[in-house]
Amino acid sequence: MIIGENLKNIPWQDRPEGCTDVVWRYSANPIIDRHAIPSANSVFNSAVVAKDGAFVGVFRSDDKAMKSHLFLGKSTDAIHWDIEPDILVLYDEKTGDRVGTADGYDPRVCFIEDRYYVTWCTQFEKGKGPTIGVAYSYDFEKFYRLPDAFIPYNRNGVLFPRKINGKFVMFSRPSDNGHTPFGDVFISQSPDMVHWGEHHHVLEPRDWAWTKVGAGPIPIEIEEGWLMIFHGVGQTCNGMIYNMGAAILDKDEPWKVKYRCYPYILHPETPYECVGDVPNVCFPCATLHDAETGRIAIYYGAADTVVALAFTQVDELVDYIKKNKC
Ligand code: BMA
Repeated sequence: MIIGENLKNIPWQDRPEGCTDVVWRYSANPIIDRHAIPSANSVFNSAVVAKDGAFVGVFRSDDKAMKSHLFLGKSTDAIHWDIEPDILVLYDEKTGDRVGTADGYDPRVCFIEDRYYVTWCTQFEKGKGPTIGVAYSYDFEKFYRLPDAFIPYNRNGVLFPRKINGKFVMFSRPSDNGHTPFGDVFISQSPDMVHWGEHHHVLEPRDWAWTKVGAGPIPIEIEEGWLMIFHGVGQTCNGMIYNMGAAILDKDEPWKVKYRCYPYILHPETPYECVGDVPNVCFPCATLHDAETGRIAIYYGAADTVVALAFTQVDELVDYIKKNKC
């Protein structure tokens, strides 16, 4: 069902006995502690990819002055991560000059054709508010910064893993300069990763995610389209609550939603999801998946404090979405 690489060595645990949920948690969660590097107040909302038989990632860490930065990391099993203590440095692709450090949050990593792209929430020039930063690397060592994709305010820029109809495609969520009590997912297209246009609407807030929705991991190509895992936010008398949701999008026109799952697929309910700097947050930013077995490992930030891991099986998730579509 998954169209993609066979990755036998991704993390996996069978569904625990007695569990009937479509997504289940890794028993040794969280996998990355809040103090994983010396400067860290927290490490969460981070993205991982497979590379050369092992794994690499870009990690969000907020420091002890509560500023967000991105850091590189590597792992042989995708569970135990060695995160560099220094902030990721970005270079100018034309001059090769250092242009600064990768400051900001919520990175996603996407391999397309010949290189790894990182998208993240950065500050637009002159501190004019959040937008989507874009950088790329051929080797996951030296990263070159491209122009920001959009004007402010925008968050959750998530690329598709291949061009569609000859164009790069990116989800994003226009927002405000604060904690944004609204938000839909849109799609934009680009011939060159610099000029973005031909925008379409994808997903609106509704049901348990009535406050806002935002793209999560890089969408997974399956036979019948794109499997999208997203975060959806509702509100209680005590604040926002970030659940995980799922949908299947049309393969050639991914702004067309074929099925949207009515229930959430993961909800904050363990201590590490409910207690932390921001309680009640499950915020998915990446998956690793194996085409042969259909196994999917989902990486998510828990309570804006630590990184956790959950699992699902593609056929079961697709069936679940279809049976529970809204
Ligand atoms: C968003 C971002 C995320 C965070 C979420 C919940 O606006 O800051 O990084 O996980 O809020 O606090």
